[in-house]
Amino acid sequence: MKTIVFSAILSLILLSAPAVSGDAVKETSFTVSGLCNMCKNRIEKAMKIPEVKYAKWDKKSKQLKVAYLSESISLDSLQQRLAAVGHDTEKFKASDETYNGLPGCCLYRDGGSTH
Ligand SMILES: [Cu+2]
Repeated sequence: MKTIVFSAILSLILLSAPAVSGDAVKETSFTVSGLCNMCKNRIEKAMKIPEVKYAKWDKKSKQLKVAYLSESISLDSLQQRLAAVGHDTEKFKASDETYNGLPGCCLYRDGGSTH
């Protein structure tokens, strides 16, 4: 069901974006560490760039689903953006300094707090 909704949203986005028809929209998902809704907002906000057409992070599965312009931006740079705001990804880790600057409820390392 979720996949159907996602595909429907994606098709709408694709249809409404003729200006980027030369660039392939790639859909993927990867793990992003986080705990709460503040993390969700931070993660999704970091993906609010023109190259990303869709981004949704699931608190339970820690999966970030993205649709992005694969010729304009790499998956690595997307993950680097997330690490830059304090969220570890499969490939990039946030710096300790950035991580320690997160609100207490967002400190997901060491098992995280119990919500
Ligand atoms: Cu949080």
